[in-house]
This record gives sequence, structure tokens and C-alpha cells, in this order.
Amino acid sequence: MTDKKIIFSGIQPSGSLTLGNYIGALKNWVSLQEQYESYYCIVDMHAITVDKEPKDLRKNTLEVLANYIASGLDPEKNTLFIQSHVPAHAELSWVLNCYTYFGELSRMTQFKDKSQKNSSNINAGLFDYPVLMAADILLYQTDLVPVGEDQRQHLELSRDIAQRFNNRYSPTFKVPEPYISKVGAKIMSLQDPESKMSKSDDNENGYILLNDSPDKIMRKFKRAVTDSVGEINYTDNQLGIKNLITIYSKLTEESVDEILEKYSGKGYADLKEDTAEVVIEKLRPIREESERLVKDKTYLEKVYKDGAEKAQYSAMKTLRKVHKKIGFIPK
Ligand code: ATP
Ligand code: LTN
Repeated sequence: MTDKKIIFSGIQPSGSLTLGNYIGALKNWVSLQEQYESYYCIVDMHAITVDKEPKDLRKNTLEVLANYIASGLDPEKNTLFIQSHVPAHAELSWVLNCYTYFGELSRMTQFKDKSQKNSSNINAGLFDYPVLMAADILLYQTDLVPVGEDQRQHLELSRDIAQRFNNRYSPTFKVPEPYISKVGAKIMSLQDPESKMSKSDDNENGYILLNDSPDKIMRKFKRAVTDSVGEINYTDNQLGIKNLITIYSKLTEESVDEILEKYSGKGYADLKEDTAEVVIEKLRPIREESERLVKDKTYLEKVYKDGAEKAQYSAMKTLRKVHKKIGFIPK
């Protein structure tokens, strides 16, 4: 046992990971792994809230695990596991359902967005999604949850549920804090700079995947939607250009001001091509290592089995406490 603070976060295997997932989440996870005891989950139970082909879900789950490792998460230092392998997530989520109000869940913007996009399948899981997420986090007595900006509201709800439960019984859950970067917490679509880059976008030119080839990355950046101002600034009036600069800055660690200075007087085409180059070079080793890892099924299996065992141990401690407090008879 260590006295390090605890991190929990997860990504849905709802498709291949995007540059948004990398900058908003994974990259921060890698930089935090030394100081914290970390649990990084592949949330397959969340992914089935939208209809999925079983073979795609299987493939994406292993691919996301390979992406985690290839991006620099060390399976020896972090607990990497698959959500459905630890039944305590489903069990706690049922209990927490009884401490979450219909009204609260109705206000979740992700639910509203996703119900619009999937109007033929507005299932109870989609509505209940944030409660499962709260269970994920609260099971591990998590201190910090590194996520992108779009998850802030869900995290607020997790905190409310934890506090409500603690007040009704006695302190049971740690109340988690969000970790959301100031810059880069919301990478925008290359085709519609007003909406988030998302792996479930219908237009594939809107997102960059971690496994896109260099040619594809260059093509997508060259087609990126900008504006007619004709000058490179970092402002909300030029969201497309702002997004390119954000991506450039996050991947090179150069400040926004340095980048603005470098491109003053230059054209949009220069910025687009140079950003594409930066992305290509950053993603190249991740793509190559992921391709190698997905072929090594034995290794991946060892990682997720060891991970599930470690996660299960911590999760059960919390679940037992919860069951006892609410009055369930111990087995
Ligand atoms: P989906 O499109 O299937 O809803 P997604 O691409 O939004 O998926 P998630 O699995 O929901 O991805 O998100 C995983 C993590 O990546 C979360 O922490 C989320 O905040 C972050 N993230 C997702 N998209 C972006 C983005 N465009 N910019 C920054 N962070 C992002
Ligand atoms: N809902 C998150 C994924 C997720 C998550 C979590 C993130 C599920 N459980 C726990 C942090 C902590 C999303 O990005 N859509």
C-alpha cells in the first residue's frame, strides 16, 4: 500500500481514439502517473449505451488498451483494466441509482445531445450513464479525475452523489476533484470548429484518429475549416484557427504567444501544414507501438487480467462498506 493520492479515469471503446481523447485525457494521464496511484479503465459498459456490433466492441476494447500502453502508460505502475471485468461497478451503480434523482439526470447535457443523435434508441442505460460513471470513480476512493471539459458536469454529479450518501450515512466515499487542463480540454472538430472532436462523428474529416496514416492526417488538416479573416489570431472569433494553435501548442509545449509570433504574417496553409506535421510526428510512435501491441494478444490479456484483479481488490473494499451501511446482510 502506498500513501499516494488516487486517480481514476476511463475512455469508452466506442471507436478508435481521437486526437481529442489524447490531448484532453491520455496525455495528462501519462504525465500524472508518477505522482499518483492510478486506475485507468476501458469503459465497455458505457459504450453499449449506443448500439454496437459485438465484433467492433471487442476489437476497440483491445485497441484502446494498446493505445493506453503505447501512449506511455506503464502497466506496471498503473492499474489498466476493463470495466465489465469488475462486477462491483455494476453493483455499486445500482445502489447509487437509489441516491440519484430523475431531475438531476434529465439535466445532463450529454444525455440530451446523445438522445438527439440516437433518437431511435434512447435507452435507460443512456439516461443512467452518469451514475455508472459515479460508481467507477467512487469505488476507488478517488482523489482526482483527469478528463476533458465535456465531462465536467458528470463529475459534478458524482461529487453530489458522494456527498449525499456520506451525509445520509457517514463518511464512505472520498469526494473527487476534477483535473481539466486550461488549454486543450476541448479539441474541436476540424470540419465544425464549434463542436467537439468526437470519435462517433459521422464525418471522418472532422477527427484525427491515433491510428490515421500520415497522409490521411495531412489531408484532413489541409481541409480543416477556418475563416475568411486571413490573419492568425487566438480568439473565439476564429475558432478553427484557435483549434489549430491549441493542438500545436499542446503537442510541442510551445506557448500560444510563441506560436502567434512565429506565424505572424504567414498564411493559413502554413499553419495547417505545420500543425499536421507536428501531429504526424507525435502520433507516429504511438500508432506503430499500438499496431505491434494489438497483435500481441497474450501480453494484452496478461495486462487486463492483472489489472482486473488489482481493481477488484480495491473496489470490493468500498462495496462491502456500502452494503453494510445501507443494511444489506453480509454473505
Ligand atoms: P463518443 O464520441 O463515443 O461519445 P468521445 O470521443 O467523446 O466518445 P469519450 O470516451 O467519451 O470520447 O471520452 C474519453 C475522454 O476523452 C474524456 O475524458 C473526454 O473528456 C475526453 N475527450 C473526448 N473528446 C475530447 C475532445 N474533443 N477534446 C478534449 N478531450 C476530449
Ligand atoms: N463518461 C466518460 C468516460 C468515463 C469516465 C469514467 C471518465 C466513464 N467512467 C470515470 C472518468 C471517470 C466519457 O468520457 N464519456
